[in-house]
Amino acid sequence: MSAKKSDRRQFLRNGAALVGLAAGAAAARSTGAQPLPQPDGPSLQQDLAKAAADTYEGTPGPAPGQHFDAVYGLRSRYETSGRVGGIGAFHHGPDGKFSRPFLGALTPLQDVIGIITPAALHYYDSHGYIPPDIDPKQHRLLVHGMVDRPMIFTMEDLKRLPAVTRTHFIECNANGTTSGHGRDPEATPQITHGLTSCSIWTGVVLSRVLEMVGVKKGASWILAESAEGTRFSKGIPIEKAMDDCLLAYGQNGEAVRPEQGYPLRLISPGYEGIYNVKWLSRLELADMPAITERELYYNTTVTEGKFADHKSRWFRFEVGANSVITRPAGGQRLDSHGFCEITGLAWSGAGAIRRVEVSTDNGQTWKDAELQAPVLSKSHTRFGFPWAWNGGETVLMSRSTDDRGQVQPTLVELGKIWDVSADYLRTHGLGHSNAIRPWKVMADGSVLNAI
Ligand SMILES: Nc1nc2c(c(=O)[nH]1)N[C@H]1C(S)=C(S)[C@@H](COP(=O)(O)O)O[C@H]1N2
Ligand SMILES: [Mo]
Repeated sequence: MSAKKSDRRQFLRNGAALVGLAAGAAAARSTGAQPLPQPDGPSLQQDLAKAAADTYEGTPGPAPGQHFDAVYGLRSRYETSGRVGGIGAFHHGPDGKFSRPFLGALTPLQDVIGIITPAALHYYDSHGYIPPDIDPKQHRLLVHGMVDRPMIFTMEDLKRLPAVTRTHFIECNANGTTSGHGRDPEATPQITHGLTSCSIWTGVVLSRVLEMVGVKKGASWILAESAEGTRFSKGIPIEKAMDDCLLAYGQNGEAVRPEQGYPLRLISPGYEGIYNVKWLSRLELADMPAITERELYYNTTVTEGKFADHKSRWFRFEVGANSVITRPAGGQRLDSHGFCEITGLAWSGAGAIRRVEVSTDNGQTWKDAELQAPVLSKSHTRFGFPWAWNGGETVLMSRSTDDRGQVQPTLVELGKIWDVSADYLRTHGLGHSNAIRPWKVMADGSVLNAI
């Protein structure tokens, strides 16, 4: 039989199966001479018919107004995964006196499927108040400073420019912490790594807008400022702005969410989250970095104590090569022995992920995991690794390498980078905490954070 013919027969068979399912039990019976799928026996045949009947005739839908929205859809009421409150309600200044409301919430990374974080579950880290309520018709972006032609853009002006769509993660410098809750044995990937999320961003490349205003010679930094009450701001070097920054108004196919900066945010791919200024309303070009609150103390890191050098790190940009196993992971339980794919996410501020290795024996041996397409630059990358749990205690780890050759460090190696001990990192939260995260599988199947 030619390949074509057999394809066609296969197609007919599948087609008939679909018809049977869609039309329910009666239709399935009445297909008579039609080639039905050949199941293992009559009982499966009956099961199939019953399933079809249940699915299409038996189960009532929700009553109008009950967990169903035809206009802007809701997820199934059986899906309950959500963000949880983040790093604290107040932040204090160095004098201990200054404080301000702080809103944060972490992405349930263990429940994310694939690489895109649903916008409703994107983590948020807001140093001001709740998201400002901005009317996009009233919103303006002012671009001024060391430019030939200062300009004011409306959202419509920006949307008329050629758009690009790019998949990028955002990660707070506080992510992956190995102290505080990041050390709890019960910590889930949401608690340890939920300060990163990945979206498909749509907008205008920043370099395009900078060409329009004409950057003056000598301009080397751009201060990006927000419309929110606190006028949150952060400076970026002009090289970065010209390279791959975006002025994004779209997120996963719809407008950027209020928590993420509606109607306009800066995307600085691969840089610390703080460089991705939300509710963006002003860009000022200058020949030196602005020294805002954030450069002064907020986002600096000073190591202190016995092993530390007391030096302040002011400007930190790219986040390092990182990864976390999201299943099986902290807070979960394996309910039976046997096959269980290990899966997780890897990312790097330097570019694309080139390799992820997994160890199922506490770091003694490492094997390559499979990277699942698409593998994109400065994006979450999904990896999978076939594994069978034999019921014994063991420790699972993942280690990523990016396309610049940077390898994700162990906690001890990370300490060397910061010039502190691993114990220091377990008691003080330092930024850029991309240490390999060990998850310990206990004999009863429960999985614990083993940092
Ligand atoms: N206007 C404004 N932009 C901001 C912030 C903020 O508080 N206000 N927080 C920054 C920080 S610290 C981070 S980690 C990211 C978080 O982005 P997200 O809330 O969309 O996840 O936004 C950055 N941009
Ligand atoms: Mo952040």
